[in-house]
Amino acid sequence: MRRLILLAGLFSSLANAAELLTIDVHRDPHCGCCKAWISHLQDNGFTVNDHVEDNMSALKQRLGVPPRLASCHTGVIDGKFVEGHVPAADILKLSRQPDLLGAAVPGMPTGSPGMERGDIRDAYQVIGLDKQGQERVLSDYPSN
Ligand SMILES: [Cu+2]
Repeated sequence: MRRLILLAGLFSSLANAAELLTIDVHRDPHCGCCKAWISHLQDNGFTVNDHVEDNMSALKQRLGVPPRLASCHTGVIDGKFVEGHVPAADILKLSRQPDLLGAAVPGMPTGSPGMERGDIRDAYQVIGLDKQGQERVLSDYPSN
């Protein structure tokens, strides 16, 4: 009996972990770097539900992504947006900060996940957006 209860507990925590790592990704049908970012997430243990969209700008507006933070694809995890080439580690950071509406890597910086080009890396930041519309830097990646 005791063993059964332990097993039930184990299974429910595994289920919760999987749920945390499931992300919906919306992208344009012709976006190659979006697919490369999806591979980065899968390599880091995420389950990705891939959605091909005709109108990304309407979708971004609906999800509350400010135009200044916009990039190519838009992910949604646990009700929060993940805009652009955000590294997997920063998605976990986002999920631990309940006051944030989402996180973004604006534009498409070379060297961010899915934007690899040899060893070249531009400096870029991961920006968090809170419910008051304030931005804060979640991570700072230097150039090389
Ligand atoms: Cu891109």
